[in-house]
Amino acid sequence: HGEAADSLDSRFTAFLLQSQALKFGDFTLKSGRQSPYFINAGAFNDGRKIATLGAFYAERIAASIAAEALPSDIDTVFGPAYKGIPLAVSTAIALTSMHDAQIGYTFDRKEAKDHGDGGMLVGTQLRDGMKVLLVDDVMTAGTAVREVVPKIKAAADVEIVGLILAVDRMEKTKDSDRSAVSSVEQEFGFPVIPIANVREIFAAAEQMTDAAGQPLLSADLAQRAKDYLAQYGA
Ligand code: OMP
Repeated sequence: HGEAADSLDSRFTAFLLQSQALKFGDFTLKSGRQSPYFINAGAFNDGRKIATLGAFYAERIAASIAAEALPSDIDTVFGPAYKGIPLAVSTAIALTSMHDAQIGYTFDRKEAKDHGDGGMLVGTQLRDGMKVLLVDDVMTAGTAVREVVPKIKAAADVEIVGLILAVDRMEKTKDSDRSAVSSVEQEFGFPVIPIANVREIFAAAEQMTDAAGQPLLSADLAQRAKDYLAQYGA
C-alpha cells in the first residue's frame, strides 16, 4: 500500500471518520474482547455513503485483479445476510460502472422460504464451476466467514476466489499468535484482502486534522488503540 496522502488507506480512513463508521468508546466484540474502537458498517446508511463504499471495494478488487491476487473472470459477488447484502450490491454496481465488468451479486436468506422460488440464495444463482468473490465488513476472529463458506459450498461446486473486507482488525486468534486473516486464508485456501487494516487506519487518522488544525484522533484515543493492539494484535 502506498504512503501518499491520497493512498487508498488514507482516503478510506477519511471516509470512515466522516461517516462516523469508526467509533471510539468501550465495545464488547462478538469474540468477547473489550475494544476501545469499533467499525460499524451500519453507518453507511444512505445512497451516497453506500455508493462510495461500493466504489472502495471495487477499487481494491480492481487493484487485486491487476496484481493477480484475484482472477479477472469473477462471476458473482457474494455478501452474507444481512450486512453483506448492501456490500455485494453496491460492489457489483461499482464494478460494472467503473470497471466495465460484467458481474452478478448473490446473497443468502437467513430464514428458509417454502413458497415462490423456494431458493436459499437471492440474486445470481450459483452453478458448478462459478468463481465467487465474498465480501464482508470486518474480520476479528473469522467467525462470520466460517459460517457462510459451507452454505455456499452446499449450493453448488463453486470456486471461492477470495474475500474482500472493509477492515481487517489484525487480531490474533484465541489460541495462537497468528492473525485471524491468515488462519482463514490457510484454512480455506483463498486470499483475504481488506481495503485497509486497523494499523493503516490509525496511522492515517493520526495525520489528519480538522478545519481548525486540531488532530482528528486525540493522543489518548491513539494510545488506547495501540494498547489494545499490543495485547490482541497479530
Ligand atoms: P468475526 O466474525 O469474529 O470475524 O467478527 C467480525 C464481525 O463482528 C463483523 O462482521 C461484525 O458483525 C462484528 N464487528 C464489527 O462490525 N466491527 C468491529 O469493529 C468488530 C466486530 C466484532 O464484533 O468483532
